[in-house]
Amino acid sequence: CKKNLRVLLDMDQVLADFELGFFQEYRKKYPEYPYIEMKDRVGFFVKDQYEKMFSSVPNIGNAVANIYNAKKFFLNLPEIEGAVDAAKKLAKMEGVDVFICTSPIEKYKYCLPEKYEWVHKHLGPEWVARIILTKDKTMVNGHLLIDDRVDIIGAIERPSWEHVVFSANHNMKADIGKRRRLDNWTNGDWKELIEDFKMR
Ligand code: T3P
Repeated sequence: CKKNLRVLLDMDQVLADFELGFFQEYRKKYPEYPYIEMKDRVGFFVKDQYEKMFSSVPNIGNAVANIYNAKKFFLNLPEIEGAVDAAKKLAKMEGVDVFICTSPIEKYKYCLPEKYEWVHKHLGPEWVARIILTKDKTMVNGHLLIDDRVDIIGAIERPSWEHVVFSANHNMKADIGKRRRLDNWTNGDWKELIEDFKMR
């Protein structure tokens, strides 16, 4: 029986920069619309905060959704700094199995294939087999889930994985209880995190 540490990496805001991609496209497509600076983003869903902050602007929610529902949005997302390099190093570590665990958006038409293409393009063809697409991450078995979303809930009340919160502007003020954080892929903290989990 294999005793490898199974690490689940979320995709948006852990590997691919959804928030930056959104901000840039939104400003480009709707320069006349009000916007929220990236540092002021609060809460997981962009649309929720825009609709709340700019409730007097008609159709602002649709404008927001048009950005991430568009063809090539997910494909063209920039990398989170250091993520691809760290993921590759992580996958090469002895005793570690890495998977990408990501949820599609409601309008899945472009999002689904483009998530695959993004992984192929940025990480390589062998990574495509590591993709787990699901709306319910609690159903996925693993030891560690690195994810920026604070409220990961689903059918399983006590998932097998421990959730480590990957820092993002939108979650900096959130109450994460006893959970650990990983702030970035660039300062080397992720190596310590993995070593800690391997020793359990
Ligand atoms: P992931 O599971 O890789 O983090 O909701 C579906 C996916 O799109 C999910 O991907 C998160 C991402 N997403 C955001 O990050 N912010 C949003 O406002 C929306 C609608 C989706």
